[in-house]
Amino acid sequence: MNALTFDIFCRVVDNYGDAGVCWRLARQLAALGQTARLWIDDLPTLTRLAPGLDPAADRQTAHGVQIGTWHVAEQTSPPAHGIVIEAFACNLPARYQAAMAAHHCLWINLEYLSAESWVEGCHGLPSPQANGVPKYFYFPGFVPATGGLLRETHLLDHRRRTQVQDRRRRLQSLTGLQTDALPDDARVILLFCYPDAPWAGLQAALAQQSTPTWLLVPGQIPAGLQSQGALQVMPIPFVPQARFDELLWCCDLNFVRGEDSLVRALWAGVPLVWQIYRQDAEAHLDKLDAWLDRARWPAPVQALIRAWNRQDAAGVQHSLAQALRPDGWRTWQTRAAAWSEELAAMPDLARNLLSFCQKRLQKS
Ligand code: TRH
Repeated sequence: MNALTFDIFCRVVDNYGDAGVCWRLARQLAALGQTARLWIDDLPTLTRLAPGLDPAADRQTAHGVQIGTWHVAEQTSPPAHGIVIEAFACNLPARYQAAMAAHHCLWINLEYLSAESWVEGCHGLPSPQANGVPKYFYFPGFVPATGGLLRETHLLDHRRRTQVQDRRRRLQSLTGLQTDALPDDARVILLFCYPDAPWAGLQAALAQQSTPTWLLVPGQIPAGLQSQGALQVMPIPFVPQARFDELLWCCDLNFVRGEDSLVRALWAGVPLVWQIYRQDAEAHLDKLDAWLDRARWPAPVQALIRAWNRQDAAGVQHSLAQALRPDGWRTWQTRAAAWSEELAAMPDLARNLLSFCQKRLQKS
């Protein structure tokens, strides 16, 4: 089938995840030989993830993706037989949406990632529209009945080839840290979390370890978090998204958050702690439980992740200390590696999406 044109619409609600997921999807569709256009309402946020971009340009091309501002999209016509991806129910520009039927577009509502089981029943369902444009729900997920997870071709091979290379050199080139001082037996941990994370429990547990820890903190260090005992807190710069995996691959344990960094930490194949994005009425805690059921982490790790997401510093201190004991640590490492491989055995989201759209277009 000929290359398709994908118009991806992204509004940045908060943080980096909206732009991060859309940018990654656009890059992957372009790498699969498709025409990918990303329309975004917050170019400065995207520029943080892709520092080569011009935050003031209305239109530009990078990594094979045509990037345009929302303002330009409002004046743009949909491509004939194009695929329009409305990310996270962001509401398309009215004029563009009104023109979609005449251009025979296919409309995809790309949803947030969730491990909840109802997602399997809703993925791929049609959503009839008054203007007659065929629209479908598309859910990322952790099981084959969903749209899958974003994963670049050969990502795990790339990771394996990288992980055997000298860690000090990799870390230094990525972060500028003077890694000669990194002890041979040190544990390197990434801390990417929300400001309300109970970091005091993390600090207390790591300070008392017999193994030294380098805790890498991108961006703003939580006020009060500091080096203590066996723990060294190391501020690091925010790395471009295209190199974020390399940062995760330098670490023995990754604290991640939101959506995109969670998925990347899974592909790293090493232990991780996830801080889920908070929702009203604590709805995120049900989502977290659904994910923990699928994760099947060892008991201290399940307790740690629950405590991390409930602002329970004492619980974090206790369960992290348990999870880092030699036996517990080995079990955690084994499960992280195994789940990464299990998930990588499923087709990835961009390919799934492409074949989903090709089938729907052939039928129409
Ligand atoms: O920034 P986030 O908290 O984004 C969140 C979530 O996506 C959440 O689900 C969503 O509802 C909310 O936004 C609106 O976390 P996330 O998803 O991990 O996005 C962070 C992005 O930043 C990810 O693409 C990785 C990238 N990143 C870098 O490129 N370099 C870095 O140094 C770091 C720390 C992150």
